[in-house]
Amino acid sequence: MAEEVKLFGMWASPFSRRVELALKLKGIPYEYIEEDLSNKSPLLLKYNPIHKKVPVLVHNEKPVTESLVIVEYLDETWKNNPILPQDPYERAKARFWAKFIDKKLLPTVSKLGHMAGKEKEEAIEEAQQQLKIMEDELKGMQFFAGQRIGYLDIAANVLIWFRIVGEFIGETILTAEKFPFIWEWIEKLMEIDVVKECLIPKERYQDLMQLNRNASKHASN
Ligand SMILES: N[C@@H](CCC(=O)N[C@@H](CS)C(=O)NCC(=O)O)C(=O)O
Repeated sequence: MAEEVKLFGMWASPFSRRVELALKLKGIPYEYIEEDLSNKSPLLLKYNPIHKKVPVLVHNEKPVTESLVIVEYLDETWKNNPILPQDPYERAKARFWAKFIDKKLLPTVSKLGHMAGKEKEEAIEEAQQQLKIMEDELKGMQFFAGQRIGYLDIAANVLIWFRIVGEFIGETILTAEKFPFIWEWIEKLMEIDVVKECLIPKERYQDLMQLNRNASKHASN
């Protein structure tokens, strides 16, 4: 049976990029459907009624949601070019760190844009402590997965997005001086063709952040 694979995503979503990266690394043909998150399509609401978020993968009419769940589903369904480590202990560790990124690091970074003063300083301090943990994890490695890109590298691609956000809000949280291994890893990652195809366009993203900033200033006046 011919496989039908659709991805509902959004250009600025680092979570959508995770799934696209996994699809491309495995060479799975797919149809990409761009969602307007300010006017969600009936299909997105049908396929992800709980969270109503992108990404959603629809494989032969069956929806799978949550970026890391989708990456694991793809890896289990298409066995070529494995993404998760083959060894159960290494697999457990990769999942642990991916959860750390989503449950700890991302919430800290996401709130930075809306903070000011002491509160912001504390959040930056917290983000840097969390990044230091990731930096130590990467020490001496080419990629989080070892010699080549794998599950944790896909999960951690949000750090590329983080660098774009940091630059916009004028905070030098993730710099080459403070986090040389993460910096080097991002540079190396961005040389890989499939990663290049999945990068969030920096200028367009920063324009979007500027629009959001203007809109919230306007609303508070
Ligand atoms: N935990 C989710 C996060 C997905 C997510 O936050 N998606 C955002 C775009 S970056 C979204 O669809 N937001 C729409 C909304 O919150 O209404 C995943 O890993 O897939």
